[in-house]
Amino acid sequence: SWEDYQSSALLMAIVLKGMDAVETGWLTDAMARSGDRVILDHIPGIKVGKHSTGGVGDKVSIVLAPLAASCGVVVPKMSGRGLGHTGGTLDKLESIPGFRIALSLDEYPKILGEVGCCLISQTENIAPADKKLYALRDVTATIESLPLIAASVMSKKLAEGSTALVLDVKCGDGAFLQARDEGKALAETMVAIGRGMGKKVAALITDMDQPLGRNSGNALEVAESIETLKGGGPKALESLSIELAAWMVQLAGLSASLDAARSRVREALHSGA
Ligand code: IUR
Repeated sequence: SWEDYQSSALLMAIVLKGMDAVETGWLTDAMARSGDRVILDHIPGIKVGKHSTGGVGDKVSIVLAPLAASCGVVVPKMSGRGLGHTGGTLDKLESIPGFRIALSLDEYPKILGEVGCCLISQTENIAPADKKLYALRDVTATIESLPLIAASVMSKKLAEGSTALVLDVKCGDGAFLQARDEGKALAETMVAIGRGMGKKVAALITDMDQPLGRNSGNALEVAESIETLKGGGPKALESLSIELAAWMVQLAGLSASLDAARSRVREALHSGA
């Protein structure tokens, strides 16, 4: 057990000095093993998760989970709160009156099996070491560190039970990492960690020089997501959702090529499926 002031000093040391790939792998593994690991093996189908490093107006998960599920992918999605200036999917979903994000680990697989996707909060005991470090990073100016971001994202994804994972690495003025080469390095680090742990992983580096879509703010973003699922959303949000969903379909082995996956996803969106 570490005191907050010692953990904060460690975080700042990592921000200033960095960590190599081996150190980052150790930190990720220790964080993933700090709590429960969800087992979804009894649910039929390939489970493909998605994670974004965060941006302004990034409501993609709300569109993507049902979109990929409508194409046969099983989408387990444990989402997080806002971090720094970026919003969190949970905060957005909670703007729907009565929406319950805190499902139990009994309810979660049941809904996933029935519906094909389920968005919930990370349960108390998923990567609790990340929860503690994430909260400290938020208030100690230690968010913008490539190894800390990689370890944070991957520790949760490894504990969440998916077989494959699509990562949306945001780069630009509104992202935590502005430069494209930093985004690329982060993507490569996360892909290497995931593959090293036996998962199929793909990462897309996407633009965050401007907010995604037209709306920013929890309830407005939910409304825009629903509009997008009905086929009337802003083009930037629609095309990113289609691209990420296509990669999920492809990683799930449900399509012969990425192009075929894109067509399948587009059709699902435009047919209303
Ligand atoms: N999302 C995470 O889960 N962790 C991080 O460190 C960042 C985004 I930045």
